[in-house]
Amino acid sequence: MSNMQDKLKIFRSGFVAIVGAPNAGKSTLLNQMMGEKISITSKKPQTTRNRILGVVHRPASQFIFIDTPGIHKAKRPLNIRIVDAAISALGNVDIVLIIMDAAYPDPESEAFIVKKLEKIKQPVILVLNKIDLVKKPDLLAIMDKWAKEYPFEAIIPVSAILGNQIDELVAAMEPLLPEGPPYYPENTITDMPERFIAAEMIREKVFRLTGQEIPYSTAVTITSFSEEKNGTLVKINATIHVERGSQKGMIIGKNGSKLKMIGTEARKEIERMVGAKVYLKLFVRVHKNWSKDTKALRRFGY
Ligand SMILES: Nc1nc2c(ncn2[C@@H]2O[C@H](COP(=O)(O)OP(=O)(O)OP(=O)(O)O)[C@@H](O)[C@H]2O)c(=O)[nH]1
Ligand SMILES: [Mg+2]
Repeated sequence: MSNMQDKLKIFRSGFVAIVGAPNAGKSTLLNQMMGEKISITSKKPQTTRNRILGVVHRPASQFIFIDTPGIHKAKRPLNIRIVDAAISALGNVDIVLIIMDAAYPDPESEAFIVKKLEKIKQPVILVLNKIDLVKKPDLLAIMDKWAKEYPFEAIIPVSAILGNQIDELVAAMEPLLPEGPPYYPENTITDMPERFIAAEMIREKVFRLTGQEIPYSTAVTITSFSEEKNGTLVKINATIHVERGSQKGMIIGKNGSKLKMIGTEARKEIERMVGAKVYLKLFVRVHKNWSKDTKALRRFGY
């Protein structure tokens, strides 16, 4: 390309909040747009607890996506803090993506979120997710309903898990980004340290491998994270905190089988992320009612 054309090329960059009801597929969508996994997912609602930042680099633009916890009418202290964090992500972004599960709508949370959008000046795109599970006429009916409810910039049906219509979604967002230089250098994909993502990957396995209420009573902290042998080996010690003694037993499982499964699956995923061999050692600790304890919440990063 000639210098002249170089100068005429417009670069766009900006922040996009990904919000929606719990379990709508926000984190799956982020991972799909990134082309790699940085945000954990599970079929249980309220998997994401922190703001997760992911940078997507394109030839003429840079997107900084902010994946957020599912917004709902929270009651537990932990969830109230988490939902507040998600809502506050709406303030300082250039585009808002609201994700809805087209297969299993959550009318109460959806109405609550759309109500929050009334105060927002930025363009809002409605993403109807999980179209792989929906019949066309049902999808059209949902699109029609929402088109009448709110002046969305666009309504785009996708399947985040299959990667269908993701390019169309990104193409629709690009012209809405403000002109300006990139915020992050080309090799940056997130602002979160590897040790945080490692803790999240362990938490994901707890979400996926343990029953009903256990995941909601757990937090994961990394007690040590060290690179050895010129970075070809990473040694990690992590603690899974639970609220009661009985939960400790369920995490450990018969003869330690459950904990072993959690450890093996998490280790494989962490190895993919760090590109090195990983020794992962897990501990389980009871921290009575940590999710109601302000000091513990802060210590665990919430
Ligand atoms: N069939 C189908 N399932 C999907 C799709 N997108 C996400 N899922 C599934 O939906 C569940 C929730 O996905 P997540 O990405 O964790 O949802 P989330 O909105 O981030 O959830 P929270 O963080 O808990 O608010 C997971 O089991 C995903 O595999 C999709 O397009 N089709
Ligand atoms: Mg999530």
